[in-house]
Amino acid sequence: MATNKQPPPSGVARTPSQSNTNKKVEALETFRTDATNQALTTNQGVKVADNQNTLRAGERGPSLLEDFIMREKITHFDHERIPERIVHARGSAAHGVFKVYESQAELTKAAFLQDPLKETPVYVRFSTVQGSRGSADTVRDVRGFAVKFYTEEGNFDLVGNNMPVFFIQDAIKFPDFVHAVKPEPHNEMPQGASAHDTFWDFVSLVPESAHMVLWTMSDRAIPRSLRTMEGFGIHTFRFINAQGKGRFVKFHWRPTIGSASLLWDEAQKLAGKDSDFHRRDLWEAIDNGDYPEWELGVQIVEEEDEHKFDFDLLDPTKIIPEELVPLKMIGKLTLNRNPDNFFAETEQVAFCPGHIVPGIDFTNDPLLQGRLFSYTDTQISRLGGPNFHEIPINRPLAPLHNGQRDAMHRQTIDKGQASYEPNSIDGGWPKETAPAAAGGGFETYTERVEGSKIRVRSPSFRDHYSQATLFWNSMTDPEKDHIVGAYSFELSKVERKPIRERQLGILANIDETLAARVAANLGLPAPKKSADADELGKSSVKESPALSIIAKAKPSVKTRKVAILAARGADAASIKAVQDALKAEGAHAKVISPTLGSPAPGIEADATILGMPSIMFDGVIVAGGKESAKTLSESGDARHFVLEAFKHLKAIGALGDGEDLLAAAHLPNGEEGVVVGSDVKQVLKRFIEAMSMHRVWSRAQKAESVPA
Ligand code: HDE
Repeated sequence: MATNKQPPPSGVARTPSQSNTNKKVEALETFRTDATNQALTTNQGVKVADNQNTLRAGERGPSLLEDFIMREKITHFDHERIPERIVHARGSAAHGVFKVYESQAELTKAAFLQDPLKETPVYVRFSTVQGSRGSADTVRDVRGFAVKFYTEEGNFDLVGNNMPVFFIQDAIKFPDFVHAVKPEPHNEMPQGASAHDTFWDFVSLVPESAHMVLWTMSDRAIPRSLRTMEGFGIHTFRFINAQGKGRFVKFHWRPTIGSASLLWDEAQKLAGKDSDFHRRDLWEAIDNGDYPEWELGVQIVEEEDEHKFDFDLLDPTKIIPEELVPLKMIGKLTLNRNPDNFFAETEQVAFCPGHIVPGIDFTNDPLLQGRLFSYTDTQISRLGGPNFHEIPINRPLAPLHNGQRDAMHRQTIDKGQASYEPNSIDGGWPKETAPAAAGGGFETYTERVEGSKIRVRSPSFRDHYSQATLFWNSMTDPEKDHIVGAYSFELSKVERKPIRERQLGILANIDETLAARVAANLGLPAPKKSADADELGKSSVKESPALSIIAKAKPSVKTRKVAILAARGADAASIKAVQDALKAEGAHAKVISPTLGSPAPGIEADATILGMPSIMFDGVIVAGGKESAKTLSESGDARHFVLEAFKHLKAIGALGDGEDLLAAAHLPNGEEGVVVGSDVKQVLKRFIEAMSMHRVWSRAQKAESVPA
């Protein structure tokens, strides 16, 4: 394949790969450097003999301006920072591949969707939206899910989120929305949170946000892992096949290990105890060979069916319920390689919904249309000019040639005299591909449009509540409880009572019970639905199980993490048996002890109880052994560990004497998901069953009485 990748600077070796799948691409990535066995040099390639001392006049004398080595080093350091992203500043990313299951030629001519044998390299960046680059991972927020496909026809960026709708319908409102949700301008608080007056002021005044705000108050906003998130392109796009036939398409990502979320108490504690929780989880999963995978699903709507729905396909605050248009799974994304350098790759990667390839096209969704402008514009100041496409992580694998020249940081050295088209001097090259020459160029889908130049919102965008009601109705009881808890938490932090009251009015239009439950927690009267709420629109689908995480959870313990609590004198054989059994199921066990060292012969503690608290695990097993059980029972931290796991509805197992710790912690006896016994096999079997649903939901009410 032709490539525009630059040759490596001389003396530069490539970093060894962490996975074999991407070998071909890596061979092209000659810009990766490795300093092993290389001399320290200046940026001019001059070897540095002394990197410890500035050049000075005499041992105790002043430093000399002449010291080009010190000056170069400090000057570069002084300019190390670039502006962080205005939104989605906190992110982490990984390399991988995408493969289509079978040719989608019927739907699209996009080359990367034709051949099931072809692997298209991807770079995927997940992010939070509100917080700054250093904010915590587990905050309540929407997550970005941005995928860059390096296809043979150029880069295609699917810049989506982990929720299928958005807060606003028109791009012109984005700066208002972002200013409202960001830390408040007078005191820059709060960081990584929407629980503050300006956010709720805005959304309570803008009812089109009702549906998305409900999603952000749901478990979707506190994912267990980036690997357990669904992803959505949100907008309706178009597929175009080789015959020129167009169809509407919505894109979905579905994690193959299923979806799961944190509990709010866990999320808050994790933000303090491991603010890199998601980033670390993604990194370790890839390092362990637990490659995260998502299936790409599409919902296809024929052009002639555009107006058949009770919502507008162009309205980004609406989903197409799967009951109306089922998902067709067309391929798989696998993340199999961690980046080598956070700044060079994850920070400098530049996504843009306008990066599109032949066979895919936009629609007139007014939010999407605005995004097509915004992303390139923002990169120009964030990445210092219009040549950001030359930064290695952004370079397409497809060759690129055009008359664009110069500007800051230009890297390409264009040969030839003509930087214009048409030209006769360079033989007319490079030439456009239609109508005569090679073909395969991007051609915009022909769509008839007609209208007056007006600033209006289409009446078909007016229904702000019925799909929010659909979402609420589709939740299981625990999910409804979490939503009530989230609105109550957030609104209790709002200082201005009229804002709280106004938001309750919006909730009543979604569902009066929801509004009444939140109102009770806020000490306010429960409002009634407004008279005209139902006139704005109705959803023909009343319930959609696909919207619930719990309803569609698949039992599995794959990649889940289990703490084995053990102190000195623990029973080594049973610890080994637990480790082996969990490994066989694809789960991971860590031995957690009051101190580091060896709690049992041949067993090393992986971490301390305080270093890796229960919130970092999906389940806990207390090891057997009299002395170990005694030490743990006398430890407040160990008792807290199991109590907290109980509160967070996690599977708990105790082997032999390990049961003493549960008794010392006054854990309610005979509870679901609490398994005790001396038969390791039996205990493990029941423990794994309990953990496979991620949480023991039936325990929720009991757990409330356990202190946080
Ligand atoms: Fe973005 N968005 N956005 N956005 N967005 C940015 O681009 C913007 C929207 C999304 O990992 C910025 O490079 C406007 C919807 C992701 O690097 C900026 C509007 C969706 C990311 C921008 C939206 C997204 C961004 C900031 C309303 C889901 C992170 C830095 C019209 C479909 C990508 C940057 C990454 C980033 C603008 C709305 C997703 C400012 C104007 C809807 C995942 O250009």
